[in-house]
Amino acid sequence: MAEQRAQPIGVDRGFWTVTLVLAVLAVASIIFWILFPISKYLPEAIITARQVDTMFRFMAASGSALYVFIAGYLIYFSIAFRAKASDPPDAIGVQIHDNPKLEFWWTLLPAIFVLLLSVISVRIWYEILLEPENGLVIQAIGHQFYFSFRYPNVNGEITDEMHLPLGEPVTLNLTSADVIHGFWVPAMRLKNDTVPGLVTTIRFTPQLAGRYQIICTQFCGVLHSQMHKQVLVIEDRASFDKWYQGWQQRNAHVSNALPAAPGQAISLQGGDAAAGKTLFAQKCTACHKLAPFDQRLVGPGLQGVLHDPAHPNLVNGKPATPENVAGILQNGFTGSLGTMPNASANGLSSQDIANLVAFLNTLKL
Ligand code: HEC
Ligand SMILES: [Cu+2]
Repeated sequence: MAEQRAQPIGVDRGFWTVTLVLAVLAVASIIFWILFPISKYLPEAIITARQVDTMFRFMAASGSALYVFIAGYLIYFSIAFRAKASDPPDAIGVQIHDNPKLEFWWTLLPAIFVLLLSVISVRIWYEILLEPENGLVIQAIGHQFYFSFRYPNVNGEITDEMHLPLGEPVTLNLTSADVIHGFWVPAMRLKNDTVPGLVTTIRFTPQLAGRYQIICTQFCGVLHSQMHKQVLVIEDRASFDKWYQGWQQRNAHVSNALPAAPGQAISLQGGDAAAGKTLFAQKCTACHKLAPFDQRLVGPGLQGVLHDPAHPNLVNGKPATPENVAGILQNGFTGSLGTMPNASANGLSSQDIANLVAFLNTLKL
């Protein structure tokens, strides 16, 4: 067997030239991330957004500097140590193992870096948690496929925009009525999942007026891709008060009652078709069209649900009567077309159900 001793590989002038070039590029990329005007592209809508951006700068700067060295050396070494034309076809490279000095440093340096990263993240997280608790307390609730908002002294839910006054601390309690959604406002840099049965809290203080997109970041069902259309409006106190009082009046008649529990008796007496129509536009049109049965969106068209001779039975096989429609609204139903959420998921009180049934009963094909 031929004794093959590894040739020590020396570094030559080329290596040091490449190192110098890469060092210059790495420093340039670090300076780029220090100077990059993030807020020009993504406004810093709340006070703690700046800290999160600082963290991002640190990670982007170290990431790009590392990338420059790793990619640069990869290219340089694959050229410098490529197989020569004179090498026999079955030649193998120099076999090296163990370099304690190198291994020491490539363990120590990343360990220090990761430690630094965690110290910085914990400090920023701490500052976010320290935001004042005594501000406006609001609930945001994830639904398929929108967020609803509850404000103190406003009945029911607000389902289009979320408004906040400038400069006043906010406590936002998040939960979900059906599946896991993610509540994300990129301009705030804050993001939290909304989980059914769990309330999580984020606190912040708006510092910049504007309209900011709210996005759901969890794949929550067929219309998840539509969950980016609502906005957070940050405005001065006077405009906020006007909006707030507008909702207090508009929702004055809306019931604050809790969703109808399964099995709870529901009286269809006194159902208000006009209120049902408003509610339908808020809570049902994401999944149902006012069109014949076979014109599906997510669920079937509902125009003729109670008055279509061609469809004497509901999807659950029961006759199309107001009581049986109320039963589907209360208990939900999962069949071959998918899942109709129950009253708790749709946030329907027993009065809401009576109103909806009264409305559906007015529809004719
Ligand atoms: C997340 C989507 C979704 C939402 C929101 C939703 N539905 Fe449904 N609905 C469905 C699906 C899917 C079905 C069919 C279930 C099956 O048969 O598999 C259905 C079935 C129904 C039926 C039975 C129709 C028939 O012909 O038998 C009625 C009535 C109904 N929904 C009313 C409503 C009302 C009123 C609302 C608003 C409060 C609403 N739905 C909200 C998805 C939804
Ligand atoms: Cu969602």
